[in-house]
Amino acid sequence: MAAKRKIESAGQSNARVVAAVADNPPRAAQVERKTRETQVSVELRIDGSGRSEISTGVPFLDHMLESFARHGFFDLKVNARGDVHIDDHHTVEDVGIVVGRAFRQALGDRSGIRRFGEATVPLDEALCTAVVDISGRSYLSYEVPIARERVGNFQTDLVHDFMKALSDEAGMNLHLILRAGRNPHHVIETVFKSFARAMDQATSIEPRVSGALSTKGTLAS
Ligand SMILES: [Mn+2]
Repeated sequence: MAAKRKIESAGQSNARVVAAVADNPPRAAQVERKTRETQVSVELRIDGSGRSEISTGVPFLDHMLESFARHGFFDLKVNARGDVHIDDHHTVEDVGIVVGRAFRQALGDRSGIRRFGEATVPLDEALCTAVVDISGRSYLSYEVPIARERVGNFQTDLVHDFMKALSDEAGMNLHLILRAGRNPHHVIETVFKSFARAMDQATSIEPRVSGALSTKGTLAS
């Protein structure tokens, strides 16, 4: 009987989530940013299905952003043209800025969201934990030592710059902790997948929350 009640109430709460998402305008954003170094446009839908169209001029970043969209169930379009003939750095960092800004815009006043999210994801020998708090305050803790400097042409250290730019712009606390890993491709992929799953959780609507999940009464920064 207790079990049945639990299932029924889970069903009701799912129905409320579906209704809440359906009643409100889509949590989505479209952001463009142009500098002398890069031109980036991002379209994000938080309550998506994991579809993506990514073209940044940095193929490894495309691969990671596709994985991020897929595992976070975000619909994500990213188009970037940057001075990659000099270095990938500007493009990777600026894509992080614009994706972060898209999350900030799409989340609006952040009312009703779960706010916290945590996920640990393996890929063969690699294992990464991501913990997020979409609090309005920016903080990055990046504990992801990668022994090799490059994966193909991609500089592994740029992942740090990407996550810093994204967390700053989104107004969120992000901890990334690598627990195991040898192959840098695997390591970076677990970083993006764990981040995606933690973001999916933290951005999802919690029916028991009315307003912002904060004793301060607001999560808007
Ligand atoms: Mn891969």
